[in-house]
Amino acid sequence: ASMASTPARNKSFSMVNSDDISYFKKILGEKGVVQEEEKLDDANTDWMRKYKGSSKLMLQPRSTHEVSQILHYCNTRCLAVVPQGGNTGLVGGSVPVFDEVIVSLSFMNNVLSFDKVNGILVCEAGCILENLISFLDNEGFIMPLDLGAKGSCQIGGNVSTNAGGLRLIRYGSLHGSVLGLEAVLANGTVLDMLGTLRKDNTGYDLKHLFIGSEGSLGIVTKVSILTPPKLSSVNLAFLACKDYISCQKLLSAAKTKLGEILSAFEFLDINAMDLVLKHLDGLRDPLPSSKHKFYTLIETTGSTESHDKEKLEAFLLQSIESGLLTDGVLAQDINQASAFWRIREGVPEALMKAGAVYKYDLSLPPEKMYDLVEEMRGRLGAEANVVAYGHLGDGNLHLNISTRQYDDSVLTKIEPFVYEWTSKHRGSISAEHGLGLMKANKIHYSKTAETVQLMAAIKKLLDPNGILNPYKVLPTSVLPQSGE
Ligand code: FAD
Ligand code: 2HG
Ligand code: ZN
Repeated sequence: ASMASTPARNKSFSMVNSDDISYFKKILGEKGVVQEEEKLDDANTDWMRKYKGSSKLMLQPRSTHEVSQILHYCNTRCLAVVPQGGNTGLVGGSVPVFDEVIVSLSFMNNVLSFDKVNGILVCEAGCILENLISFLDNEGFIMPLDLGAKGSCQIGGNVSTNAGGLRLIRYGSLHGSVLGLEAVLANGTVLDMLGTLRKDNTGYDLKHLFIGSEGSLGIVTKVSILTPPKLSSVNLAFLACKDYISCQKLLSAAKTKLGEILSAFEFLDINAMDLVLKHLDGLRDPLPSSKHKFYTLIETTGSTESHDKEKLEAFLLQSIESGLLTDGVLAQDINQASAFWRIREGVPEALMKAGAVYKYDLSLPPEKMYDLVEEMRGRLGAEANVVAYGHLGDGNLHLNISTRQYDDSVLTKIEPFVYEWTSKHRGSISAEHGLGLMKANKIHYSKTAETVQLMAAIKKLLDPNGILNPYKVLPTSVLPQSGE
């Protein structure tokens, strides 16, 4: 019922036939061609179980050459394709809408090189983020990004969505840390932009087109990424604030007082906290003596334990004295720190267990952010649980509306209000998850008509038949309905 705006299948796309299957088996071998119902069912269904395609074919290439052969063939035959990484995307971008061929990068999971002097990792797109984190840990380095989906999401998926996550406040976005990449265009052309240089101003930096384009311009096959050294002193505080304005003031104070050691600033409200404690096993309230309206997590990362501790403790003491903080606790060891992180990272999972969920991933001026949450509560009353959390340090609100089941009458109270509100405050309707299928037709709330036209022109240049991730990212109105 909530999928009322699904587009119609583009009739210019062919349907997979037995000759196609034979060809794919010839180039990929039996293992690279998946037709089993159970595996296809997983690949057709997104993480939220909200979007479901009906693809009958998933391909699992092992090399860039195989990806190139697949795309060249699909383009010639006009077969639509959905690139798929870990399938943890939250906007319906990673699953087919109809019968598109799924191209999974899972078999391309090798680390190709690591330059220990400069911290530059080169790997295939299908490497799982958590595996890269462990690989680097052994080398004394860390990934510049970390997110709750790390156990399943792939670096190629991260790059294709320009994933943000928990460390962006410190290390910046992937537009900064990705030094190069290799991508295959719709017609099979391999673009080798796999540089490992910090600086390279030789004309247009085309790798940026593939960062955040959600598989609509090409398939990312390799990535070169700048990784920071692992520092010896990491501290995490779990804190409580009495109101939203205090969270905001705490953020400003943390930026100035903690300065270079600040590595994360996250928040969750009491609705998010209650959901996590109710639905996730083995978690305890770190501040059990009383309930609080808001919780924040502040992490510091630095090179000298005594210096960092002293700085953080002085900051916390001051914040308690000035009334910004009402309570707080410092993680005493690594286990406690991961338990604290599990509370914040577990919110999406807890929401899934609670029932239906409408997700909004917004960039907003931090001082306005919580007004939207309160207005939404006013609109929905007792019909829904309006939950707020996110990357406060980056001005990124995750507004989630939890109900027992999906209901169009609830949806009409949320949309277009939430998008109009965001647009009015010059925010973004997608801070980090992308547009996917969910927001392809909503792009105008965040981008001008001229900008969308240029995006469509670029799409047409790189993928004239529109075979790559159709119905996603761009509104169908600006895309050709048949290849010209
Ligand atoms: P998929 O879900 O498989 O695909 C995502 C999009 O990228 C699709 O459009 C797909 O077609 C395309 N794609 C995938 N691989 C390729 C490739 N190799 N080449 C071209 N296109 C490709 N996101 C954040 O930004 N920050 C967070 O903190 C965060 N936390 C999350 C926590 C949880 C529990 C979950 C479930 C999701 C979270 N996400 C977050 C969203 C999601 O994890 C990210 O968007 C992630 O980067 C997607 O990676 P993936 O490999 O799962 O990609
Ligand atoms: C997070 O920060 C993710 O936890 C998911 O980006 C947010 O599910 C969400 O809305
Ligand atoms: Zn997030």
